[in-house]
Amino acid sequence: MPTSEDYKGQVPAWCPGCGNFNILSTVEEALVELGIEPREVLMVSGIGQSGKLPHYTKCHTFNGLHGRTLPVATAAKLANHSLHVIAVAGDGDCYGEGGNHFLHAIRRNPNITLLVHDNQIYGLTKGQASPTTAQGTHTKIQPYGVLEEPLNHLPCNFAGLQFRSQRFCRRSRLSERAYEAAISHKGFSLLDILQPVLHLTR
Ligand SMILES: Cc1ncc(C[n+]2csc(CCOP(=O)(O)OP(=O)(O)O)c2C)c(N)n1
Ligand SMILES: [Mg+2]
Repeated sequence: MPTSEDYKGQVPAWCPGCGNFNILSTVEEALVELGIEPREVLMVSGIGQSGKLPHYTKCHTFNGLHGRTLPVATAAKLANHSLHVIAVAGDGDCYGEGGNHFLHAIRRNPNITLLVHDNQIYGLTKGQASPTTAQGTHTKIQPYGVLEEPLNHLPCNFAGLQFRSQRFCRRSRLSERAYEAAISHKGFSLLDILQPVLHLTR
């Protein structure tokens, strides 16, 4: 049986207190609980603070382009059905630049788990608004506030999406259960993980 120690990869380079730490621990704990070994898992990510998560594990990893997490994950699953494929994306990666891939993943229903680190901002590139940023939020490039309404709760409400769960990035048995259910689901499953919002201006 694997232990969480077996999953530990590089030392995370996130800022202290970042919600990403809890997402990392929870996904590792869920995999351990399910008895899945790191060598049975492929973690695919794009670019972003969220995109670093696979490096902090001992799973197989593929770090691709921003917004292209889902096509890579889908192709890998098609090539090797025995892998547990976990796609790790940011809100910008998944609902912005990769929004088209998200829609088609819902339609195609591949057997992969999508973990969205929903911090409601483009974190890595220093805080521009993303599709889930609240209306009126001031950022460096939205000095008058974001004009549009956010996708907000919508990521979890797309028609055709068979498995969706929205959680806060707090460590709890309930969250771990949701991760376990998403990983065990036979088909496309979305876990949208809300993180505390830290805006860099104002
Ligand atoms: C094709 C492409 N477009 C844009 C960028 C610049 N870029 C890198 S990360 C990023 C935003 C990341 O935001 P998000 O996906 O929400 O991840 P976070 O850092 O917040 O976890 C952007 C715009 C890029 N690297 N490649
Ligand atoms: Mg983000």
